[in-house]
Amino acid sequence: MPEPDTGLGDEPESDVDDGDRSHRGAFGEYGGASGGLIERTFRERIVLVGVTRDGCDTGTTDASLDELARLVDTAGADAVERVHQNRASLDPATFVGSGKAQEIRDIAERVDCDTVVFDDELTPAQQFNLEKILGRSALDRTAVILDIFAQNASTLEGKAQVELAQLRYRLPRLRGSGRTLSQQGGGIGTRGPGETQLEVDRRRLVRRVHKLEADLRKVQAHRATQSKARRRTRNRAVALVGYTNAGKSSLLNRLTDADVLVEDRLFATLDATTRRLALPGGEMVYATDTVGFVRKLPHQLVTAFKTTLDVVRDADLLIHVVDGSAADPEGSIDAVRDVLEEIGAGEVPELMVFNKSDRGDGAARLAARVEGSVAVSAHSGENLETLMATIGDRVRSMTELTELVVPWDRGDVMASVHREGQVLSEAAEEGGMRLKVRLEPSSLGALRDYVVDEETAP
Ligand SMILES: Nc1nc2c(ncn2[C@@H]2O[C@H](COP(=O)(O)OP(=O)(O)OP(=O)(O)O)[C@@H](O)[C@H]2O)c(=O)[nH]1
Ligand SMILES: [Mg+2]
Repeated sequence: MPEPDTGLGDEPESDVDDGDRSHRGAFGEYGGASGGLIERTFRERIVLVGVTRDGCDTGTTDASLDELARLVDTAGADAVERVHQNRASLDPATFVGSGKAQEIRDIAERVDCDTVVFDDELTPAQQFNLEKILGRSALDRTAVILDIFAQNASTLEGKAQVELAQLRYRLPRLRGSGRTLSQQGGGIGTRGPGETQLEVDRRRLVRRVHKLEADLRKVQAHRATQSKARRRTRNRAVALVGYTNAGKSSLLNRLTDADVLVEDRLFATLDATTRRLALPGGEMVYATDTVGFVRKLPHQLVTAFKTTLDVVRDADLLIHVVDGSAADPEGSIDAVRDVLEEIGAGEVPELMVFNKSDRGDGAARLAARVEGSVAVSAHSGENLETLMATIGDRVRSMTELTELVVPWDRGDVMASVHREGQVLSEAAEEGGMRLKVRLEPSSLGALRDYVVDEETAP
């Protein structure tokens, strides 16, 4: 059967780096449909601003600002100063309040910074007002994260997903019009000498958004076909998830022959890579490495990366990889769980793995506190056999949803189904009783003769 046209070329699941990491920086003005941001030729100086709202912990804001500094660094700029404010609520016009904004302008002048980065998403109006007061560009955490993703996207699919997220972020921020998207219908009748450049730009971007959405839908259809084919093999699917830089790709490389790029930078991986993994008990599972998460991961990215993240939602088991040597592992675990909830993967069973046990005793201490977890080192290989055995145990203990038809004269079989499984539904039919049951694979063997074949079931 011919491969469906993905609309994005021939590598929907490719992890091939085409070497094009040309960069359109966040730290500049943008214009065209594909971004058209200016090339960055020097490292900008940045002032970071974080706000702690009433009832929230200032420590959390500090951790978030530490991370923002790391994000800014990854994006290619230097954080030279931090401003921290406690506020009851955010100011709808200027985020921090106009008095504080003046103070930030003075600080920015003193340290001679080019841009001020706020740790939460600014509304288009806040961004506009702040830039007027500050006299320099005001960006938010989302813009910085989008910028890093744009630098790291290497495959066609990755690039399309990032561009879509960028466009969704930029569209409401096009300057000069208060009109909302839905009001600008565009098309015949609206064009002409009276139309502003802004409207032309906006319409071009909307068209591009629709094109990218259509392309990504095709990739999704292709992915669905692949995952159906995998499911037919009855092999379980596990997904490596976790905070960015936790060591997910290093683990997949170590456990399989995957040759995924590993780097000491945030969001090194954007594309999903799936490899077969043979477990010590003889089972085969599919293991997928995918994009890392971070605190306040922009929702535009979560939506745009739907095709990549579906593999997480559909997995039988999540291997939640945590950097055991990190400063705030609990905070990163919470951030990962928030994203899992957002993508509908909150209910998928999870195996906690504390990585980097070669670096201090953090991983071991965390593992001792979390039942069923494992401390490993992707670098030294420590405890990887235990990890494989644990994945095997978890996979074996999973129940399987099965449909059976038990003949009327087999009361003994009916009794054992009820004893060993969880019966979800029963319906009488001509040949016997049709049951939907959750069964352990070990119980399934003896009932094999009564299983309705999925392929031939009506
Ligand atoms: N010391 C130590 N470093 C590790 C270990 N595992 C990974 N690293 C390092 O941590 C960094 C991130 O590793 P990756 O495997 O790229 O992490 P990731 O979770 O895939 O990160 P993203 O794809 O960016 O989300 C790299 O510099 C690795 O060399 C480990 O067990 N010990
Ligand atoms: Mg990775």
